[in-house]
Amino acid sequence: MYKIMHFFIVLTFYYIYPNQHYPFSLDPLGYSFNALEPYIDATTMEVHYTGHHDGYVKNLNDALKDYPELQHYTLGQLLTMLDKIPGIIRTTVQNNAGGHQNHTFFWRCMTPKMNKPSNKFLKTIKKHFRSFENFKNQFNEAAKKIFGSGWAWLCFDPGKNRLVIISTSNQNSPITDLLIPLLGLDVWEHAYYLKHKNKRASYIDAWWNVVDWSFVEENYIKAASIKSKA
Ligand code: MN3
Repeated sequence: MYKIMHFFIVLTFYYIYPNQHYPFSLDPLGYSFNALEPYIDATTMEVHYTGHHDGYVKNLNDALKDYPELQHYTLGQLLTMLDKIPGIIRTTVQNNAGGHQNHTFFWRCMTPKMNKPSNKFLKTIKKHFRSFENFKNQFNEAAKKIFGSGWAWLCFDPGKNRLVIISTSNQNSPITDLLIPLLGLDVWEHAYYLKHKNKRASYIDAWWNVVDWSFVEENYIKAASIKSKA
């Protein structure tokens, strides 16, 4: 059962990001650094993308350069087989493959073209969380209470066939726990400190304005359809 589930999650991930192999590289951002102003400021976006995210990519490639046997794996495969990565590079791969996956995903979760969840997807959210407000409150709570650096997520749990809100520490990815991310929020201080200083809650409030609900729904449709074939 675990192996079948594992296979389908990796397949889902591969379907969402088909081109991610060693040597890994930064995808184009898809909008300009200032496109999410005033909610996310241009300086934060530039430092986050060209500094932090690029750093994870470089560190991941460095870690894998002497391991040709690992170089044909996708990010999704690396993140779901951490126990098979040699101990000497395992933590580096976990942190930097996670950092690369999480940030690639995060940029796609945001858009300058403001939009709302479709009625169809709202129904799905209400089915799992009673109301949209309740969903948002639960997500906000998960994001606010992360101690130190980490991420808040809305995921599809293919084992339970339902939506779940979780948080991960550092750059850990939900994929490692066999959960398929639909929406992710970076709450590392580097994501908000320049504009919001220590006020994480004000960053979270601002961020909701730039969520790309069409991307979230697309992820849900992919995850749920692959699950239904499993
Ligand atoms: Mn970050």
